[in-house]
Amino acid sequence: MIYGMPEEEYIAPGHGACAGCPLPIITRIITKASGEDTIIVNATSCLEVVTSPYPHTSWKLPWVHTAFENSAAVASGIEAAVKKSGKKTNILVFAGDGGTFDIGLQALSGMLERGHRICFVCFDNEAYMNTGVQRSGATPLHAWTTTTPLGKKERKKPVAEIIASHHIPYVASANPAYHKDLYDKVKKALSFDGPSFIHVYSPCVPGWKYESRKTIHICRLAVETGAWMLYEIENGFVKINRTPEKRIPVEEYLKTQKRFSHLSKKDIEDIENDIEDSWQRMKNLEKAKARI
Ligand SMILES: Cc1ncc(C[n+]2csc(CCOP(=O)(O)OP(=O)(O)O)c2C)c(N)n1
Ligand code: SF4
Ligand SMILES: [Mg+2]
Repeated sequence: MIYGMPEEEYIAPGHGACAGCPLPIITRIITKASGEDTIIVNATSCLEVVTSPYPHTSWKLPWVHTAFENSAAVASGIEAAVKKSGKKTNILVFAGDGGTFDIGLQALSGMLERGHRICFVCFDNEAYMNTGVQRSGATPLHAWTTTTPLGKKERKKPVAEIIASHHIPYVASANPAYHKDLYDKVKKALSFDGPSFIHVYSPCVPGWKYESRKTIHICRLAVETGAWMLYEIENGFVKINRTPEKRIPVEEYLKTQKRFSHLSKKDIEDIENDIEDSWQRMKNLEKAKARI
């Protein structure tokens, strides 16, 4: 074991991700938790593109590429076959925010409703990155993308809450700067006999426009400013995992990324209010001890 995780690696060192991309770190941690008896279903996304340029692959596990919209449907079929054969193989879906919040949501909702034992992992880099940084339902308020040149006018879609409303056993948010927390959450997700969802924060160097060496620094700042909340929703009950004693002003986070370089004072206030509102909603749910 190293840093509380097994030494086995299921992603080979060769891949085409940008320098500083957190996707290889995140997938290494997650597959260490799921182990060698795992099948990966990977929706079209940056992760799929950078790990599978034909005829090469970075994957040391059975892996299937699916279309952008149907990863949860393909995984459901695999799970039904695995179940029928009496095996306990772990099935992981890896999809981007576009493949989860937007075009993949219908298939995902069906998978959750049918109760398949699948852990669906969303890598949230807050835009459609491999096609050129177009806005998605996950893009945060006022962020620049190529299709929101003046900043996005809408708030981020609360996808984890939508997913939890399907009454599934486990939903969690995670961040690669808190690697053991991510590892433990995947282990826990796979311990349930039903669907689970892990929402992973995943900065993108060219899409967010920051220096590649700052990835983990930005990951930490996201949590310390409250811009990314770490929580679990287990059988409908919300538990916030980390509440910063005193939140660092969000401006410190925003100024690390050029996608926010155009913001006015009012825009920053809107973002602060958005963060506060999300925290209040989750705190109220936790305090109420009522099931989502
Ligand atoms: C039906 C369909 N529409 C559009 C595309 C083009 N396309 C492929 S991946 C992608 C964006 C993926 O975004 P996301 O899921 O966030 O993954 P990321 O690239 O950011 O990792 C798009 C628009 C496609 N493959 N299929
Ligand atoms: S474009 Fe972004 S998400 Fe894609 S490989 Fe590069 S850093 Fe990673
Ligand atoms: Mg994306």
